[in-house]
Amino acid sequence: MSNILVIGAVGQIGTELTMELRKRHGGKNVVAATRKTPFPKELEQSGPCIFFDVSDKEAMKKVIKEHNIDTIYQLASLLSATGEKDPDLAFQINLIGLKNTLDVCRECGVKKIFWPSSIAAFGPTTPRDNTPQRTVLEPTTMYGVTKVSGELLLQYYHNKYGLDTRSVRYPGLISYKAEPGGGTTDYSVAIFYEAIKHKKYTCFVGSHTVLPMMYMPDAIRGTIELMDAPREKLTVATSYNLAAISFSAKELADEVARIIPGFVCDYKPDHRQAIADSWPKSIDDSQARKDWNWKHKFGLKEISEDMVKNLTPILAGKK
Ligand code: AKB
Repeated sequence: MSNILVIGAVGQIGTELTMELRKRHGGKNVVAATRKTPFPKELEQSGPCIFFDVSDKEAMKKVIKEHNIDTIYQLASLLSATGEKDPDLAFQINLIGLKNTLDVCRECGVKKIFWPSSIAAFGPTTPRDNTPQRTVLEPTTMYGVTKVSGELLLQYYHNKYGLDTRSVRYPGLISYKAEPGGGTTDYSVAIFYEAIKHKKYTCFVGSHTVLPMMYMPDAIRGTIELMDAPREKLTVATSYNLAAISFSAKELADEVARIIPGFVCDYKPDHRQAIADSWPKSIDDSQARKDWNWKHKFGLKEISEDMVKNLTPILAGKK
């Protein structure tokens, strides 16, 4: 049985990952840490919730000692579009926050840490189709810079200090439980909210924009499967490519219109188009499939139907 600390427990991934970890390990064994208060009810009622900032190493150490933590999920992050508005803050939270956590892991004897990388680690000089595991990493955003640097830090702390560091490069994530905040791939979630509420959506990337995407249940399961995999099976010490499906903004809009008749989407690309254009269209994740049996379950049809089914009652205030 592990004693787990989730840092960034109220973010897009943290919200769902914390609850899933509490189901598997018991509520009291999974500490949720966030700087977003008040804590959501579900989180507060199901286990310990703690306020701290990733810049506060002493607060982090105190929690680790008090709860005998052996495993950390360090998810605190600004996403790509928000990071471009405040690159200094993105650097502080994403990279210095990770460095602080890695140092505290060493000092307090924490054994294992998960940290999320992203397709944002790639850039315009990376091959865009079926992007390989090992390739050019020259991102154009500060978010991407922190992802590449963070991946290298994980590898360094693993090689030098024997810390069990694990990571995946998430594609765009689609979920109905937590609204995304400040990502370039957010249109793939916002489209469902607007389609259900108003039957129309103005998309901030062009109709032909293709990006790799994944449904959150696949992402959560994949993350836990990687953390549970025997260390000797893992051959990537930076971050594993992780993929499910790729589709264009228009293919997504067509699928939404099939489920919600009368839905109309138009396209007004803004500054986020350049970020989307610098990222891969599809990802080769064969190393993850080989090393720890990664397999996605949800395709575009299943994602869209599940999103509409679950989000409709939430937006109607019934859930
Ligand atoms: C973003 O769009 O910034 C994120 C990501 C792909 O990491 N969803």
